[in-house]
Amino acid sequence: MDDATDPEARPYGRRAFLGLLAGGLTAFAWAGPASRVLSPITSSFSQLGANLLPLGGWRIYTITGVMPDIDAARWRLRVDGLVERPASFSLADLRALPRAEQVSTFHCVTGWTVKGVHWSGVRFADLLAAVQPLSTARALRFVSAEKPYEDSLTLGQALAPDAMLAFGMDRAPLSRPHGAPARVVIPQMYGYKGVKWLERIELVDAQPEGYWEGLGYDQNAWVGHSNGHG
Ligand SMILES: Nc1nc2c(c(=O)[nH]1)N[C@H]1C(S)=C(S)[C@@H](COP(=O)(O)O)O[C@H]1N2
Ligand SMILES: [Mo]
Repeated sequence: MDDATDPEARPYGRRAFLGLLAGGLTAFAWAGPASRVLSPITSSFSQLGANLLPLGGWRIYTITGVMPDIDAARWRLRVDGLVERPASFSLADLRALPRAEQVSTFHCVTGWTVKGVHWSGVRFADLLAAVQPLSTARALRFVSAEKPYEDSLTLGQALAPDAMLAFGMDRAPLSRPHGAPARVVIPQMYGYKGVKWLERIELVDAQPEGYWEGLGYDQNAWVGHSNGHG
């Protein structure tokens, strides 16, 4: 690997960031799954630990160390920007849209993958039909309740047959660590495109830079073809 493709060589890459965390938290992180489950999530220490702990092959990531705790009953997903009819969707509103389901592999740019993940939710095409994007709209900006995490997809990418807004995972409601009430899923791209704890989708005319893209990762995060890995 050359410097452009080796995540270890990137001074501000995710691996360097996680390395910093791991240095201080290794003992806690590997104390075992029970300690994770029993730790009060209000402890900032356990929240940092959550960046490192495996959960069925998954690593649970936050950039702040604090997982947003969203009341699903009160949560609304705002879809606005370059649309005819800006709207706020409750979970019930989203469940009333045509239901999408798929099984796909999840890839993080740092090298771990989880096979056979069952997702349920809605396709972006069905969500966008409800708000009617203007002809000037070119991209979707996904904003997390975890500030300042965000990312984006072009309209074409969001309309990929296996891209979706997911509110179910492995046949259960999406859990808080995985981004409840809803997150973005696009299996053909690395996981950092999959914004968790989604609160807003803004239709824009040009793709803004996402959180990890601001730290040097590719905007087009195609698995196997982007700069973080592979
Ligand atoms: N809000 C938010 N979304 C996020 C992240 C994050 O730190 N914060 N990390 C991303 C990265 S790099 C990956 S690989 C996946 C990990 O998903 P998981 O935490 O459900 O395993 O979430 C993505 N979405
Ligand atoms: Mo990732």
